[in-house]
Amino acid sequence: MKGGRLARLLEERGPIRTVGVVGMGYVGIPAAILFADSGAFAAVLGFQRDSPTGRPKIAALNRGENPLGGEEPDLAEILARVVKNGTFRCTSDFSEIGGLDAVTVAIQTPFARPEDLLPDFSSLFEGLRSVGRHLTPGMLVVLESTVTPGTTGGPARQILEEESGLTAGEDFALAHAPERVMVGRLIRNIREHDRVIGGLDPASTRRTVELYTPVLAANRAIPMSALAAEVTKTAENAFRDLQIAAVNQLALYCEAMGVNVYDVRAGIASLKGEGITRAILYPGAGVGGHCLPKDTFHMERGVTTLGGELDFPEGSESLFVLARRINDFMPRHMATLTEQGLARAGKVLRGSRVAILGWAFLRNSDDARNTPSAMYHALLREAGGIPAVHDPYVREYPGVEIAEDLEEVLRGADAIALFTAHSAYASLDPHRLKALSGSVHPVVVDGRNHLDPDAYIDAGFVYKGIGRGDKNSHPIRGG
Ligand code: SAJ
Repeated sequence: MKGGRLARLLEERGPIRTVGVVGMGYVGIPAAILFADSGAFAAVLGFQRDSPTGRPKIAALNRGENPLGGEEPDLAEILARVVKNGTFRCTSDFSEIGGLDAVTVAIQTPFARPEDLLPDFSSLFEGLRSVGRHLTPGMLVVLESTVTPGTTGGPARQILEEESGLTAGEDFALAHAPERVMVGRLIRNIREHDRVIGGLDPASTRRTVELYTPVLAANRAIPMSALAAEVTKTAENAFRDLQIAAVNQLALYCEAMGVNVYDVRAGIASLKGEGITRAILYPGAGVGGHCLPKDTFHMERGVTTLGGELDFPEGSESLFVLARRINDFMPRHMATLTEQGLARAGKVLRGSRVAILGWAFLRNSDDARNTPSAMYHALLREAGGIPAVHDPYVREYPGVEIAEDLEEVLRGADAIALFTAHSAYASLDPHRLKALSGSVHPVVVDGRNHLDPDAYIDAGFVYKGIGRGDKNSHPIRGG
């Protein structure tokens, strides 16, 4: 019976005792050390390519030192413990995979080129080739990377079978268990979020549930097919992007109608009760990060490549793609608000100095992947503006100088555009900022509703805020 052979091989192999994690990044490292710290496995190996960047990472990990940047609660302590007690070590010798019961693959799938929205699977596929070369009967392979629906049962399976000569679902188990981690909460997310587990077949699903159960604390395994797991992962982010786009569009409507979107938001959010939810999120200057800007297109590609007869309103664009368009419009809206603010102060964008506060895509973070600030910065440059960038956490970004000294960036600024709600910006003194600007009526554009409009208006600023239809045409104070 198909699948019966695999069940027998797994039975003969017995419980999973040794685990490998391929890809020592912000997904693989926490996954590996939590497997090691669970007490359920005799040994956990982290696999990292022997490259100029990989080598120091391997050395650091084997010293029990966390090579990841940023604040990651618990991670360093767990890593030190599992290295010290010998249950975890890192290696670049992929042949050691041959001695393991299970291997997970956590290699990033970034955009090859953002403009064409195609993923770069080359690193992931190289990792899978390395696994395939050392695959043995009865082993389990799990993809944790976010992939286009159809990848696990398609190209990933093909690579593993070609390299090993074995057959997925009969000689080895294969599954997708998408990571749901967020930088800054890596350990907490793995412990708290339920785990979607999708096997190519029921025996693969069961074996993967066995692998993750020891690291699931109060949370649960949610079994399904590999394809359903791939769709779940991409759709859960597409839905978040859609929710943000909905409130961004509402914010634009509120500006046009002269109301405060945050009053409307509070009103909508007050509608509660059994089975009632509006889950209204927050409007802002745009959507960045490693997940939301790309996962919608993974899902859409899945429909295109796998979809049979898709029944959908004739000639209508995908709602999720439109949501991406709305969210990517927000930095452009910030530029329009800047232009309108400067016009009220008798200025134009060309030749105006604009202080951009915040380059990270998320508050109090140093992560700048796909940051909306970059789109705004480019628009300013195109219009002849003179941008100056500040961020308290982000130190470098290709082609952009990011100052650490806030006053240096604010000095002589005709306009200030707040893109990231870093805590440091909430306590700025409008009078001090006005003095630094040297303008009679400097402009402030608040992309995250992070500043008090009246404090800036009373200090003589021209204020503009996303969704602040109640304030965006305020009387200008002072001479
Ligand atoms: N954003 C808004 N309005 C909101 C929420 C976010 O404009 O109401 C913007 C943020 O400023 C940021 C972008 O969207 O630029 C993404 O923010 P995010 O909070 O979604 O953070 P991410 O990108 O790190 O999302 C991750 C995702 N987790 C995984 O992919 C495993 C997402 O599924 C989670 O919902 C999110 O973390 C979370 O809530 O922790």
